[in-house]
Amino acid sequence: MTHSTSPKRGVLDVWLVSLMFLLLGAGIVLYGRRDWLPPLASRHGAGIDDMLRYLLFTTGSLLFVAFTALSWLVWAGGRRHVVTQRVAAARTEVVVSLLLGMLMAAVAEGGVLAIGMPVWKEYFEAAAPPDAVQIDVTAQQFFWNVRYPGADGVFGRVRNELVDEASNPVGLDSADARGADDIYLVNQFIVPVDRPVHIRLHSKDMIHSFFLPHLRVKQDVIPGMTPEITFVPTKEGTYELACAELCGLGHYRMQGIFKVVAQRDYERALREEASK
Ligand SMILES: [Cu+2]
Repeated sequence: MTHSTSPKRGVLDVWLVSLMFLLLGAGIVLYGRRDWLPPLASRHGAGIDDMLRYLLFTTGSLLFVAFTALSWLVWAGGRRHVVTQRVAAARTEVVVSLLLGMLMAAVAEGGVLAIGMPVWKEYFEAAAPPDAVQIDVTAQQFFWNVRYPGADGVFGRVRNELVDEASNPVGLDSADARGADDIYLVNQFIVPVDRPVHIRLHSKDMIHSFFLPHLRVKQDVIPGMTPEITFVPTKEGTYELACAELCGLGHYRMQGIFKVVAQRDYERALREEASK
């Protein structure tokens, strides 16, 4: 028994399937066009946003072209009455695949490098700018130890053997005079707007990730390494700090408050903390 449909029905099927692919491609691209990111609050973050938009634009265009081509192939192929096998020559296949692959790599990697390198330079610049606010952060299950160097601008010494989870989580050495004015906070940051912030990160136990979505800052904190990052907050506000690396059962409560305020409010807040 042969399976057959009426020619009219066949044409309708072809139209519908073809239209479905076209709409699917257009629909995904239209949906992806919306703004996904939280409001931007840092200088280098503009470059990160450009990079994300560039990748969304290029991959979105590719997706649209692919779905449109698929739609066209269904439409054109479905109207044929005789179906034959057509195979490209092996050489053509290799050449076309290579060229397309190289083109895509150049567009993706080239664009990301061109937009991303200046961001990388600012973000990971090894030496902090002279006017930077210095903060030393030690992540641990499940909170953030935050240290400011105080009036002398120098962090006091820490020693592992002095660590006491209840009274001295980072092992501050009271014998070091430079540490006497250090300010120690938990899960709280305050920084002035429009000034570079230089953060040095440590982890006591496992991988955490220092994540400030609004400031486009995300840095893994790995035991044994001391990553340093620099960024410039550009908008006053109270932002959420989250740990972006599943670090244990209490991971969800590893949240901090990151306040960006005017310079004089920053100075006053630090003075208040120092006098405590
Ligand atoms: Cu964590």
